[in-house]
Amino acid sequence: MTHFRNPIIPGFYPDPSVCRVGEDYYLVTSTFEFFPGVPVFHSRDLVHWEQIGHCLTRPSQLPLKDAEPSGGIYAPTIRYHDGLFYMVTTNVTCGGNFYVTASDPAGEWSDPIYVDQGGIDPSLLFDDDGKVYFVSNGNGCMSLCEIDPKTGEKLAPTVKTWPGMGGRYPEAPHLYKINGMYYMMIAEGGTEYGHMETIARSASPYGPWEPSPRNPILTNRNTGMDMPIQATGHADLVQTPSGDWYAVFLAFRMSQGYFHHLGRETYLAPVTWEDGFPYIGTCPLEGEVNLPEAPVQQVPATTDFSAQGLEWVTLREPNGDRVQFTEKGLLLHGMPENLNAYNPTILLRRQQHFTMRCETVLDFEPRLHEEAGLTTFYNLRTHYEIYLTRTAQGRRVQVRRVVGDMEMLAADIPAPAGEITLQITADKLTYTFWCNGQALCTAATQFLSTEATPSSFTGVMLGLYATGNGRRCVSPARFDHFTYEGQN
Ligand code: 6LW
Repeated sequence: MTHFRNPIIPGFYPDPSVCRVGEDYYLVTSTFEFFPGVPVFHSRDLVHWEQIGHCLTRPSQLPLKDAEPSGGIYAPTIRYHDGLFYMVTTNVTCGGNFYVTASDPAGEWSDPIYVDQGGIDPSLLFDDDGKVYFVSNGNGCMSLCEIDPKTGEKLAPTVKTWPGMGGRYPEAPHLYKINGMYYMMIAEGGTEYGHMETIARSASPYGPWEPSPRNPILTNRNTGMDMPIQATGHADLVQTPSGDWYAVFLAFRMSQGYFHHLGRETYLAPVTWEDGFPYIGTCPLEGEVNLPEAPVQQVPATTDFSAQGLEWVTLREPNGDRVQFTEKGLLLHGMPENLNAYNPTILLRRQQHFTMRCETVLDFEPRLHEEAGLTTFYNLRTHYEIYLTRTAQGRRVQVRRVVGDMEMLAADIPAPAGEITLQITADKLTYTFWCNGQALCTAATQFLSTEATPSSFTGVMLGLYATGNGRRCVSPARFDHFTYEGQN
């Protein structure tokens, strides 16, 4: 037995999908405008997950140049068939629905194979008669066609199939064949507080569908607001070799009131079967998995940046020469673009815990208006940062808060000479910004929340960045190391 506490993968890791190969489990999540895209995690107990790679590591797989915040890569599905892994998803900015394949899930994955069917949240079913079904949502209904998995070509026109139970935004379909019956499991109610999972079964993938009498089979929409986990849904099922069923799904944790800023995270729950339908109920805070415990290598708290760990990503495009991992630390070459632009020089990882501390030592000689520092970054419209810069007053350390159309300078002090230590600490409600052990100011987490950032699906990332604010920086900023310590 392995004990688990939810979330099993904290921080901005939404839309989880899982598959099993022998005794190994693989899980992927959505990544929107971040590059590389779609992390791949491995586990042997469904509780301890270690990232082993990304599915989308090349610009040819992941064109994101014009991706709006929360555009780009939506919900993925991972499946395994006949020696090959398939990851199918949507690039809502460019190209639509596609899949990539790999024999080793750590990568490299193939170039995209596009499928000419609209909607989002695609999924695949490899049927036992050799047929392969491609299902996605669109226009309030699930759509389905048969494809040739080698080419992505449709073998028959797309047809509409199960519409769900009437909740808004029916989406995230997964089609399964279990004991000879087809099951269509979907999310409904929107990815906010009304989120839920529903299911129907049929003798044919085309229907007619018989909904579960217990729908929704997973939801926290009727729990009180004192339940810290809300918005459960967007689930995927997996069966262990001994026959037990589990679901992974997304949910989020509120900081206060209706605000959440860490993004939608990955959760786990046991699944029971009643009268031929799976049932989950509400999300447990903790539980047991009937598998032997298999701990994994933790991401080290401190990186010296001699190499890029898998937890680090950039925005939209690989940063190329602008971001260099060296024996002396991370070198960031600031470009004219700043944090309000699509392509700043930035390296990011997720904030995964309400209570956390992150720290770096910065070595930088800014010219006028150049800056480099540490940011709590939600997206280009919403971010806080502490940075070293040069103004008419000389070399300064400042804290800036950008929230929608509001921008404020929250702190401004003469910079200490030489290398400086920048630190951000957080609890549920507040970030505190520190320079060389001195607290400069605080800032509320609530304005970096999904609720304060319209039409967004992401969560707070911690970033190291440099910018010339309109010009290229004359010299790079050097970050000696980065430490992240979190506690949930
Ligand atoms: C995901 C879809 C959704 O593809 O948000 O609100 C999208 N619903 O299921 C991004 O996570």
